[in-house]
Amino acid sequence: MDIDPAWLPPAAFRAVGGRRTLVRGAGPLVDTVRGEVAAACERFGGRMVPEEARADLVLELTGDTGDEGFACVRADGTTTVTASGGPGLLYGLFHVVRLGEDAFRGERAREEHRPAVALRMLDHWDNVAVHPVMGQVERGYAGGSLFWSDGRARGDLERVRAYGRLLAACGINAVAVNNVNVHETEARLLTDRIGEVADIAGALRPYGIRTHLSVTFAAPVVLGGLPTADPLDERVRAWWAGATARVYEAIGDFGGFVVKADSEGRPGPFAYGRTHADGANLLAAALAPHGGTVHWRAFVYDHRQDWRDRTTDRARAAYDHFVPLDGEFAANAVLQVKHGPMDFQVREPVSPLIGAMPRTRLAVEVQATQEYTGQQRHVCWLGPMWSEALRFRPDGEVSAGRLADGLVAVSNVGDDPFWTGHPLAQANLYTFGRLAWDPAADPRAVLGEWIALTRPEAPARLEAGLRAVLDGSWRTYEKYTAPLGVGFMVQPGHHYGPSVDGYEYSPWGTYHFADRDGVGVDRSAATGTGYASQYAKPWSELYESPDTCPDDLLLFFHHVPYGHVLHSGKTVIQHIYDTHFEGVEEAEEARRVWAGLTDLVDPAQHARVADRYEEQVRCAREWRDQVNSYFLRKSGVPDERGRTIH
Ligand code: GCV
Repeated sequence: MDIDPAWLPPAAFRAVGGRRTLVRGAGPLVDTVRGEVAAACERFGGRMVPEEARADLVLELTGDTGDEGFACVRADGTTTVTASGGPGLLYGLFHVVRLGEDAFRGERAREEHRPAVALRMLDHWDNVAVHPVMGQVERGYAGGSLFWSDGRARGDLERVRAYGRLLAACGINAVAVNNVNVHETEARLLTDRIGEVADIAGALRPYGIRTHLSVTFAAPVVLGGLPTADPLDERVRAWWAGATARVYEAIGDFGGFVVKADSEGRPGPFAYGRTHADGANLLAAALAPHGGTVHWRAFVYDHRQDWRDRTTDRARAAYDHFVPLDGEFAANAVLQVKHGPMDFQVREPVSPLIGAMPRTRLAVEVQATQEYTGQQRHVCWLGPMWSEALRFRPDGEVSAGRLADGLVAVSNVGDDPFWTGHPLAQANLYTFGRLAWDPAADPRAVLGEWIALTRPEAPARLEAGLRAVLDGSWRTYEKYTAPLGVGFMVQPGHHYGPSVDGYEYSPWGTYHFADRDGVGVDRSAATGTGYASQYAKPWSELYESPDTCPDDLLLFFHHVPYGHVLHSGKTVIQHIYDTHFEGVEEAEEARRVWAGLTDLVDPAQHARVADRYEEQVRCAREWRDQVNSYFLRKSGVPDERGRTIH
């Protein structure tokens, strides 16, 4: 099967490939750089030149620090990239590729580039064996797994290599290769099946990507035959130390472990009366001698709560569990926190845990796989959503201070010929990488980069069309789904399509509390669950009152009457009607724009997207009609514009 070049089509290398290039230095990543330049030269007529020859482009490694930064300057007709580490040189090459012909025009003042965030990671929720409910990839919408097929590693690593190359080109440097829900077969990747992981690591290494593994906290019991997994038990500590040492024998640059513990039924330290810090530090101690890191997920909440119990609020859970542990985590333990307090809904506030643990290393997790945002059947470019979250500052400042040590996305990639099921979902993956490199970047500029790289020869009409269908697609999706931050009106289990009361009487803790008078969850400190007070000022004050709470999040923080007037001047009920009609119209318009691009897009790709637009429009209408009918029936308030509501 042909591998879709995604944002690295041969033509993206035209400018580099037509030049005389000198690559200076040695090492595995320099070899990768040489290989890239040589392939481009072969295609576009340039050549690799020796030391004494005149060069248009010099790519020079000046040390062996492993550093990821690079500098770029152009003077006297030569563009020079210098880096003190192999990764930096590779990123420098891709920088020149992005610049294209601009890299070789006039003079360029020296610019230094380095990633703002050290750890830029993709987590795959891939199962090795097909899971009876979740399949090969949990929440995967792009076919099977890149790494595993039906119980074993895929023999052919060509796609894994191509994946590593794409990831390096957008700045990602770490991948976790298996699901955080570690089932029986997957548990053994840590021990007797580590060779399969080593092969994957070998394919990703030339692109500066370190491989990580999700492990089960119960491993000493299920794999080691011990009677306990108690983190303070010496036998358990010795078992983890030994198992981890053997991992490093197989993979010298192994990145570390990802752990989902005491979360949605996974084993964890609670069973032994221990804390999450005890649990994380156990694995951190095993990894420390080898330079590895444990990513301990903070997605811990009661998924067996009683919907009648109004005092338990899932949104509070991560903060309540983890803030008391601030300062107790080891230096090589990173707490991995979902960007919102719930679970990747189309609109959530930023988790109050971010910023509340100054003495703990933190990674923020987003979801590129579109579990709640259209499952790669709908176009939903998440750049603006992630950018809003990454620019959020707990103290109310904009873009100042430390947000996180790592950024992690749940990958949206599978063995699909277009990588991501929906070809346009590639833009999410690219955007994530670039925002992880620079969280302050303008996502729309990143979208422009993605378009320019993916379709280097795109006429203006194609560029404008792609922008038109992608740019506002997150807001469009938000408009026709759950309103004003309330979230979770999806069909239970698979989470696709509308079901307003789908989770309303369930144990998962995700409710909207709609009745005949109003809708929303009171999370204020004064009369609600107190969640709003988990934020520092000014956010705690802003969210506390419906008068100051941003419209977008009103129903997340407050239960209000349908006649409540938003800052926009509309009532809540009219907003619900209007946005649902608009959302469908916008999806229909995007379908029309795409249809007009037939002559400019590869036919297979055009057809795939066109098909998915049919489904998106169908599904958007279903959302509109169910949500609007539900609220008309509950409230009895007619649409002031008299449109048909069923
Ligand atoms: C991998 C949500 C998803 C689960 C996922 C979980 C998590 O609940 O629906 O599929 O499990 O998040 O992030 O651990």
